[in-house]
Amino acid sequence: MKAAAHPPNEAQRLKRLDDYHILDSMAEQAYDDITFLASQICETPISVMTFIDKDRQWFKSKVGLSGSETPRDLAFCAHAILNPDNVMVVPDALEDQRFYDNPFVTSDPSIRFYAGAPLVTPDGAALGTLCVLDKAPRKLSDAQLSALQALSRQAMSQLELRKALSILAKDVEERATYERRLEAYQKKLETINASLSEESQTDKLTQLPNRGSFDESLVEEYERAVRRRRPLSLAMIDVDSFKKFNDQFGHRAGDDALRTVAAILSETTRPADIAARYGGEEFVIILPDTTEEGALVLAERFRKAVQNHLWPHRPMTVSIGVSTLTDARFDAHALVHAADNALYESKSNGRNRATSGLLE
Ligand code: GH3
Ligand code: MG
Ligand code: MG
Repeated sequence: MKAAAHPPNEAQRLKRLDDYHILDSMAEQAYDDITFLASQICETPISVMTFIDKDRQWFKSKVGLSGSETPRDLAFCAHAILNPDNVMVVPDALEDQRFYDNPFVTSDPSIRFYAGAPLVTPDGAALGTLCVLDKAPRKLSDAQLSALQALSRQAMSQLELRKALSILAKDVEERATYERRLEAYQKKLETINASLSEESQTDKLTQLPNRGSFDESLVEEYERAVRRRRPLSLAMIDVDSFKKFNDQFGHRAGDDALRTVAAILSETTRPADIAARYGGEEFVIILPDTTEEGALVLAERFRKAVQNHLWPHRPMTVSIGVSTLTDARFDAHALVHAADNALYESKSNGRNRATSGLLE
């Protein structure tokens, strides 16, 4: 008996074999169909699709044979892969120096005939064979030999397909992972954006909406009021003699006072009202759906709340100017202007009061 030498490209061959992930895989119909056809066409009781691993030959599919692998040294196919382009035919194993004393010949399954068509990769590595075997010496016709070779090419196509599918599945999985990651980043970014936008709309000292936010809200509420033909009022508020307060009790105390004014403002207004810090010691309230009368009631309530608060240093008061939109001929700017003028009037008339002004 003569064990086959290793092909010159053995390392590359084993690497290719590994790439297909075929060794020790489950039985598959596509491969079983090929061995079935091989034994039918070649009229042999045995047909095997075998891959030559480092030290063994492993059967992917078989007809008429038991077991799943044999040592490489005993494999007929280990000889067949040395000649990738040809079908190796052994008409009678007993007459062949390489096989006459092979245990598969001398005892079970008593092989006498062998024909193996190598399974060759596109880059020329012979991974194994599609072979047919018989227990009696015999021959194959040229047509049968060609068919065996054609079937071995079909087996290779199956292997290629299998590899392409597994690469595709990996790509799809990778893509899904990237998409999941991207989605998570996007969500994070949205949260950051939302908190940034909230920050940029909020006055740091009082936590009320700031001037920019007020400007946006006023445009929205103005448009809504015009669209729905509902009244819209505005109250401009200015802390009285605040400069003196600052000068007397310090800027820190001034800040505390402004925070308290803002807190009273939030307590006094209704949920639909939008109170904001207009700038410095000035505040503003947008009063949707509110008539001049209603706006004055709210302004008075707030003015009294400030006056009645127990201030730590000295009593604090505010002056208020109110304006009301009743006619779509006027724009939002006119509303602010009128409230400003009314506020000026409150100051001129002695402070700590609310006045309503006409739009012009
Ligand atoms: P009037 O009754 O006429 O409104 O007099 P006033 O002193 O309140 O008005 P004035 O415009 O002369 O002064 C406003 C003061 O408000 C001056 C400024 O230092 C103070 N001020 C503005 N913003 C802040 C702030 O954020 N913190 C503090 N502590 N003071 C502020
Ligand atoms: Mg002022
Ligand atoms: Mg003031």
